[in-house]
Amino acid sequence: MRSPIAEVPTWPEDVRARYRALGYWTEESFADFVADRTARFAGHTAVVGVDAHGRPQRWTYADLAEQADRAAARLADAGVEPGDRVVLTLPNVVEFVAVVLGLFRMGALPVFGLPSHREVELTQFCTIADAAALVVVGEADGCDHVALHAAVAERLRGQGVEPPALVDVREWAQSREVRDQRPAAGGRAAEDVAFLQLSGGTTGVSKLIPRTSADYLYSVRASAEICGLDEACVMLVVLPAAHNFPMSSPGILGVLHTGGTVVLARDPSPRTAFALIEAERVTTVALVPPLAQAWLSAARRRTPDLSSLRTVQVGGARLSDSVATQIGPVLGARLQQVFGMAEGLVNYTRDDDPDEIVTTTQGRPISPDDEIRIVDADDREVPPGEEGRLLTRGPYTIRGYYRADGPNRDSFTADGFYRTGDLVRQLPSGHLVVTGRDKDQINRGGEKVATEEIEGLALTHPGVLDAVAVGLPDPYLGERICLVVRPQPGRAGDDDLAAQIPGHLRAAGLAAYKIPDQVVTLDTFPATHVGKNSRRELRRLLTGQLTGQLTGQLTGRLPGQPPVPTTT
Ligand code: AMP
Ligand code: DBH
Repeated sequence: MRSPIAEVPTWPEDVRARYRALGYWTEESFADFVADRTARFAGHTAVVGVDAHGRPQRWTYADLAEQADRAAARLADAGVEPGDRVVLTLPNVVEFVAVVLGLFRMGALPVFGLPSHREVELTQFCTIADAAALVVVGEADGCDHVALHAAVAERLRGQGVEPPALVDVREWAQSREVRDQRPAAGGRAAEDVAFLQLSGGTTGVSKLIPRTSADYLYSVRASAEICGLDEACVMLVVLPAAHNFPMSSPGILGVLHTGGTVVLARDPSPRTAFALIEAERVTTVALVPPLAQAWLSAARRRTPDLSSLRTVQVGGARLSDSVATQIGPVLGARLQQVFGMAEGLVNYTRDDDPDEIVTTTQGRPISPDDEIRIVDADDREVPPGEEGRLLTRGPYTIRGYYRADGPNRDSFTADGFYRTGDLVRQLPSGHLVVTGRDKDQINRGGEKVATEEIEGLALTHPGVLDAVAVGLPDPYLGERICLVVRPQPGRAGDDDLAAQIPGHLRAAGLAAYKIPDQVVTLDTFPATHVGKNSRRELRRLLTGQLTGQLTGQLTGRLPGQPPVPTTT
């Protein structure tokens, strides 16, 4: 027996009543959503992609309903009950959609992990969520996820936490047993928490984001409308499907809401994507800035047939204005910038925005009831048009993380605004320009990494006295991760130390995208006036060094070159 889902901080009752009265929140739960859309669009193509064995699949909405029911039955066999939390680490295979919808049907809650997560992250998710099962695809992208489950289970047992059951979807496709039994509907209400999304985080421990059917489906419906989705839309999903962006902005759920087709790309390379666009007549796709750049250069070399493509969404990290202006001419599709967060608020540039706005801003909020405050360090509003910290609250922005009283005090104001940690300025039209960040996080090409998490693990290396992770400007990734370590006395000038750190972090079970791109050793750290390590000064020093201006303060070296995203 798992613990019941925890109480979460929520909207005050008068605010809830208002969101209902305005029609933002309806009585539709995710279980209703699945039943309704799969019946309404039964004969349409819902999902195209490959399964866990790499075999091509093409499911209608009726097939999808059946697959979701089967997934639910399998999960129930593994011991999952309504209200349980289930961590997913599936890559972009068709089973991902079946499992998510199956969990919704049975009233269990997906926790949206990524295939790139390892022992560190998965142990945290399972602990916080008290997960009943971990759903994996056996071997994926060079990782044995069954062995990973065993390693996570061992860590959890060591902490006195009951490990989750292992559910390997690769076994489903092999088994000849057919279940035709419908799972009992789980009976979660529209305003109950429906799933847990992940936050990029700013602390050493992951934060889980509780989203309800009512708040999330509002954002999905409104996003689908803003983006003009209809039954004819064909959306290519190249980003990890579990990310909030391809899930809901308008994403997979937006497409299923309107009866369109989701095409899952097993890998994000332009080669795979361009072939799918041509074959499936894809109309829309969501990218992060590094992928947008990779697509631009590949499209220039190969002149693929992208004639069906109407919209290219780019979000997750700041798109440079200069790359933004190339999207339309080179890909032959309209750019849409998307600035969102799994905690809630999503901004879009609109179809009828002038080109200038589309290429230089990150959009404006979905809802007239998204409240935006742009403040200084003392939470006082800055004059209109000036840069400040973005605070927000509204009908689909959470009021607190799941089981995280400490972080909630830091991340939310007393009156319920979420502190996004983003620096923005707002144009008179309402559009936001993201100008920077004020949180201990590195945004590595759209993947967010809490600096504290890397630093904490680096400190477990016996040769490390102190460690600071900084994001350095990178032409592809926007930012790359540089870890600066201060050696223990006696290891000063030890070149090997820097070289050992990435392997140490990998062995500790940290996700690959959080492993530093560079490690530098430095005998003394610059300090702030209160004696703390100065991240800002370090960043300045390192940026200086990389452009060749530094004057011998660094004793270390920069192993390895910045990685280049897959471009073939
Ligand atoms: P998370 O809270 O982990 O879902 O990450 C959301 C964060 O990603 C935002 O708070 C921003 O820092 C960043 N982000 C998302 N979209 C954009 C964008 N279009 N431009 C700049 N930053 C973005
Ligand atoms: O980066 C994000 O988290 C993000 C970006 C675009 C997001 O959550 C979203 C749209 O919904």
